[in-house]
Amino acid sequence: MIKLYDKQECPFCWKVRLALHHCGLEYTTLDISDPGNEAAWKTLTPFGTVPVMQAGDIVIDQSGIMLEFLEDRSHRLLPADEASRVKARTLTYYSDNVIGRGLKEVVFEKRENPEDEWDLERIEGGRRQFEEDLPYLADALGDGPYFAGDYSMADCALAARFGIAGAYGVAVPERHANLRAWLDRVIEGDHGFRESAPPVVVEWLKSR
Ligand SMILES: N[C@@H](CCC(=O)N[C@@H](CS)C(=O)NCC(=O)O)C(=O)O
Repeated sequence: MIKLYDKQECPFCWKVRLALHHCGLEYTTLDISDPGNEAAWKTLTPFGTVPVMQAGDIVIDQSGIMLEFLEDRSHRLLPADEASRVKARTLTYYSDNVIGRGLKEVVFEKRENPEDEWDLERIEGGRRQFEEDLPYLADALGDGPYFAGDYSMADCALAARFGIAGAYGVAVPERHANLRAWLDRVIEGDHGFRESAPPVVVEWLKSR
């Protein structure tokens, strides 16, 4: 059984939970806010980050490598053709390294401070940055149902980011109708979105 050292709201962790669900692999999550899990997790990672995956003797402490490992085991996270595989990997990288930069400002500000002390400029700056990073994704998606043909690792990575965005009040603008439709498809489809979502997203889904 695969073990995932996890923090519910970490977008890298949620991306991997979504991928595990899609691959149909059995797994268990170990939240590192539990001191027992935290102690075990610390012995496994030189980076000091979550997620960390343990599959028998194999320990992986980078989420991108976890997705490649799950693809090797299941062949369900990348499309068959070469160009689409490159596209799925590139968009996963974009999700990890670009889409998060604006959202991080919003999430950290809202999570770490009482509402009456929120730095509204920081929140607005983060929201603007998120919006500026969307056209590349809207072009990449085009008219397709998913980012690289079939549902792939790119959809796992981006679903986690967009779910957290929604929960923290950052909406996808109406002009990106294809991104909004994709998000609905991911939430309502059989992709494990609700089952793997952190509590803050579960709350948001109730009011959506
Ligand atoms: N490159 C890492 C990044 C993971 C990462 O930055 N995780 C954050 C949580 S979202 C983390 O563990 N930060 C340190 C901490 O929370 O103590 C990966 O893809 O696995």
